[in-house]
Amino acid sequence: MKIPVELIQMLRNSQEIAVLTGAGISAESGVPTFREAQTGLWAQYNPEELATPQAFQRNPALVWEWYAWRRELVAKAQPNQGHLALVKMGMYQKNLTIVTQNVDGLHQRAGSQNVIELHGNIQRFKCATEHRILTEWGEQTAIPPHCPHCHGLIRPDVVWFNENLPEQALTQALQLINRCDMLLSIGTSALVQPAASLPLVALRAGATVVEINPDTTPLTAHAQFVLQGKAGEILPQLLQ
Ligand code: BV8
Repeated sequence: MKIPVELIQMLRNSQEIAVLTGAGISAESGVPTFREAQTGLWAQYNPEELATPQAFQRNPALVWEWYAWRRELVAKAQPNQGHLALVKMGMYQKNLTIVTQNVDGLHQRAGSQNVIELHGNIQRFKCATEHRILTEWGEQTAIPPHCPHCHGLIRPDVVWFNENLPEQALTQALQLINRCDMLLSIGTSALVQPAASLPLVALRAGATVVEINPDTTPLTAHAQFVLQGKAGEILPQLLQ
């Protein structure tokens, strides 16, 4: 993929870069995206049905087990060339903030400093009743443990479908989106709201939007630059 020289110049001269990432940036680390069929036991389930409060209410053990499987997979995954290129870009572009939809923590593990987690983090837990963040509780169990304070069930500290996003994260993301002059949308199908609207808000605020994705998405027609390919292959080329 040839990177337009004009884009390299714009990246170098930009005052503030916002980066919106989705599951695609972790694909080359071996973390399945939401659009890919899940493997093994989980192939029979649709993530959008499991990542809901209703699923957890109906079958807490199943949802807890799904997250345990994903946590283990994420723990074994390593940041890839895409994550690492964003770390380097953040070194020479002092105002670069990543707004991620991912819950895998791979941007932070790669070394990125400014990361806004719109949908929480799979390695963090909270009480399902009082939403109190919990750092430890009894032994690791196959079924959701109970909160030591209120005895409610413990759940992953992630945002499920039909749950509100963390207010502070969304507010910070919107402030960034309205002041950035460049937005890179990387590895997202641009389908899940309200994250999917952020690049369009940036466009309306006058930012240049760049999409990096092997496939087309609802954002493709609106982006000023469309770099069709894998994040791990394209992002290092932006560091020229
Ligand atoms: C909310 C955490 C208010 C959990 C996730 C307006 C219109 C329509 C619907 C709605 C709307 N507003 C709200 C909704 C409902 C819903 C929604 O958007 N539904 C969709 C399905 C239509 N949104 C919500 O519920 C949100 N809450 O709005 O609150 C509210 C309150 C009450 C009632 C109603 C509304 C909460 C959404 C957050 C859900 N939680 N994750 C967990 O992880 O378990 S979402 C989860 O799925 C991810 O975090 C991510 O956001 C999303 C998957 O999207 P992507 O990241 O884009 O991944 P995907 O697999 O889809 O695509 C991967 C892309 O990568 C592909 O394009 C592929 O081509 C590309 N790719 C592949 N390989 C590579 C690559 N790219 C680069 N390099 C590669 N190598």
